[in-house]
Formats: sequence, structure tokens, C-alpha cells
Amino acid sequence: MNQRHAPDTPPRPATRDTTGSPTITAFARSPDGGRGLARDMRVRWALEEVGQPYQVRPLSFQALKEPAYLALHPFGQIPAYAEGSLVLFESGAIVLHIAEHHAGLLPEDADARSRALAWMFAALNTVEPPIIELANARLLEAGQPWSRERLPLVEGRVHDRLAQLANRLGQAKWLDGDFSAGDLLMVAVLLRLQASGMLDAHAKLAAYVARGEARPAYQRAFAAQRAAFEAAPPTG
Ligand SMILES: N[C@@H](CCC(=O)N[C@@H](CS)C(=O)NCC(=O)O)C(=O)O
Repeated sequence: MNQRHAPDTPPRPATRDTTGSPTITAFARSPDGGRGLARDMRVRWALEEVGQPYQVRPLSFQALKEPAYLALHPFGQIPAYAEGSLVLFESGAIVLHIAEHHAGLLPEDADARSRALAWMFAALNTVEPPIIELANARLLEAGQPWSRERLPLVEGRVHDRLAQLANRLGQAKWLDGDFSAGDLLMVAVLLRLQASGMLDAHAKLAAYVARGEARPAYQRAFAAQRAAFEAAPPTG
């Protein structure tokens, strides 16, 4: 998908972009080393699924905390999304906005649509929190005297959640019928576990994630964020 990289300044919500395409914010150089784990990736993926061209405004960590950006994103994080006079933050809200305005990510049938929304919430509210807790336990709490003792508890909570999800998925390809925004967010969340090897204990989920990654739209989004990482000069 065509992208233009704009300078290190936040999107201007009151200014309609002359290309008419939305702008998303992303790390100028992602701390994940271009592995596609930052939350701009799920928005890029959704935009690619629906065939909507977009622009990326890369930002430094410092720029995220400046007042101009905080006016757009109250928590000083990526991604933010600007489209005409609309500015959104929270990756889930942005993916929902994209899914509501384009065909392909939410079913037509009202009940099926509600179930897809339930899976979007489940990905972000029920599955992602224990995964983030595990990342925090491993990275931020590693030096604490109690961290070794606590880690198995945190890992256990992740495994419990994965087992429940694998059980519900069963032999199905996607969570509820055709691929939806619920699957997109769920796969994006589960990908955060890939390097840990924890998905290997849940073969159905590992295969589910691989199906998500194999989608051409995912591949295009991944390549775009990877190219951005590789083009960015190293910091520090
Ligand atoms: N719930 C938010 C979380 C956003 C978030 O945590 N973004 C991270 C990158 S993946 C970030 O900007 N971290 C930098 C910081 O918090 O200073 C969302 O889904 O958009």
C-alpha cells in the first residue's frame, strides 16, 4: 500500500489531508526491532485488509510526550489516527472505525456483527491483559527479589487463557465464521507471545496465528512497518 512518511510532527486534526487518506502515528524506530509487535501494526493490517491507503507519521518517544501530541492522544502513545477532522486513539477503537466504514472486517448479519465485536473486546480486555502482565513481569520486574517466585503464576494465567481460547476455537479456521476484526485483533495480541514459545503448547492457536500471518494484508502491513524500521536511523 502506498505510504508517505511525514516529518516528526503529530497529525493536525483540523486539516484535511489533500490525499484524502488517513494518517496514523507510529514509532520512528520501533523498540521491537521491526517485529511488528507495536500497536500501529494492527491498524496497518486493518487498513490493508480493506484496501484503504494511508500515511504514516513517525514519532520519537520524546515527541509522544509533547503537548501537541498529547492534545491528540491523552496518554502519549502510538497509534493515533487522523482522518479529516476526526482524531482517534486506542488501537481497538481505530480498528473498529475502519471496520465500520469499509466492507470486509465485520459481518453484515447483526448478530454475527455483535459476536465479532465481542471477540474484539475479548482480544483487548480478556486476552491481552495477562499477556502484558507477563511482559511486565519479565522485563520490568526482573530485578525484584520476588520476581522469580511470581513468574510461574503469571505464566499460568496466560496458559489458562490460551487453553480456554483454543478450546473455543476448536477445529475452526476463525473465531466465528469468516475472518473478522475480532480475529485481526486476537491474532495481533497472540503474536506478542510468539517469541516466548508459549504458543507452542497450544497447537490450535499457533496454527490460528500462522493463518493470520499468512494473509496478504498482514504481509503487506508487516513489510511496511519493517521497511520503516530499517529506514530509520538508530537512536542513542
Ligand atoms: N491501549 C492502547 C495501548 C497503546 C500503547 O501501549 N502503545 C505503546 C506502543 S505499542 C506506546 O505508545 N508506548 C509508549 C509509551 O507508552 O510511552 C492501544 O491499544 O492503542
